[in-house]
Amino acid sequence: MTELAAVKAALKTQAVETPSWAYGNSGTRFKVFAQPGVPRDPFEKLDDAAKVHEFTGAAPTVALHIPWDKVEDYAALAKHAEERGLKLGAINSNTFQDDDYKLGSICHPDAAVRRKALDHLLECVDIMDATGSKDLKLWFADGTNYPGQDDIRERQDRLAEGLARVYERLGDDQRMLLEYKFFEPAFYTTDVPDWGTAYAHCLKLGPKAQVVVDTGHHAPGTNIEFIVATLLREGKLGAFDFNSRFYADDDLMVGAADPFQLFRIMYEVIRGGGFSPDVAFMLDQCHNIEAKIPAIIRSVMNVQEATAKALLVDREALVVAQRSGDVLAANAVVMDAYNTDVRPLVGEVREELGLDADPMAAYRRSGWAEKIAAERVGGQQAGWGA
Ligand code: PSV
Ligand code: MN
Ligand code: MN
Repeated sequence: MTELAAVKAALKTQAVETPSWAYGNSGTRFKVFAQPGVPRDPFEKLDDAAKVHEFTGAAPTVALHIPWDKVEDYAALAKHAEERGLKLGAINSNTFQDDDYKLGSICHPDAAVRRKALDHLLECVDIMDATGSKDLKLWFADGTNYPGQDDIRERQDRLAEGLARVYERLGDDQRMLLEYKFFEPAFYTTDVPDWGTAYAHCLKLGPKAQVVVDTGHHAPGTNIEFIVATLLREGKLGAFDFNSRFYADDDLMVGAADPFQLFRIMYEVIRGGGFSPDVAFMLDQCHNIEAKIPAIIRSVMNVQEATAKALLVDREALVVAQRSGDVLAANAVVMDAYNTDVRPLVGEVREELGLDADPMAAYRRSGWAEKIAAERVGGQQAGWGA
């Protein structure tokens, strides 16, 4: 295979999971701006996700968030997805939007609240059984706001205990993915603030526990690609939540704020063998002011373009430059790949798959936006940023 053919072949295997909540209305704590045609229920979210997949060919799974996507019959939801060429992806738990969780969920000082949170997590695994989802994604808003508020060591013990109960419940082909975030909503301590804490818990739990890297969950200046390289070396990178940030957890379109960082991350993914079904490339975004479906299409394209550039890095030339200590030559190899305009290449890949080279234009022409705006009244709020 020529080098370019290998790049194309790799791109054809890439799948990006889109989040159900990105299709719903969202906003900040200041205002949620409703958009025309937004889905009224989880079934309609899947209808929109099917459009993203139809025009990109690269978004075959959709992550659910429970209870935002609560339905009577999860098997029916999975069937609805399948009929549209989709599968249901990760089940995201929600232990942060109930009054009982003011002081935390599975780290809460009161055992009754911990039990309630645990029951929700176990229910999420029941839902995975019904939907055929393989991954349970756990993000905990748990933490404290003031020194002395709670015993931070004991909170780690409670966390370990709760996670162990969930781990025991997982089926053989199911995983739990533990997501970290350095602050917010807790402002003094967060119980899973960083990759090290997530890694330590996952290591103790076993092979079915893996770490999620949400690109927006780090302090400014953090070298995320180093974290990615480290987790891959340890066999503990389970998934990404891709998005962009200018300030904190902005949840903007991936590749919008810092496409160079996304390229560097994708390079480490490829370098570390993470371009495999074991690492899930998920989006975790909210489209507060831009049209949602095209924003998600654009996000998938941004991931593909960063991946194409990372695949184009001349690894042999890089090794020669690195081993001979030629700093400038090594950097030039990386920058040459990054500065390549890969849009024609990715367009060719799409055409070879029978798709339009330009998914944004194809979506615009499809008339879907006009159709849903006319037919759907009273769209659902994503649940986040309300
Ligand atoms: C938390 O900030 C987070 O990134 C988690 O992944 C949640 O599940 C997601 O946002 C949606 O609220
Ligand atoms: Mn996330
Ligand atoms: Mn987040």
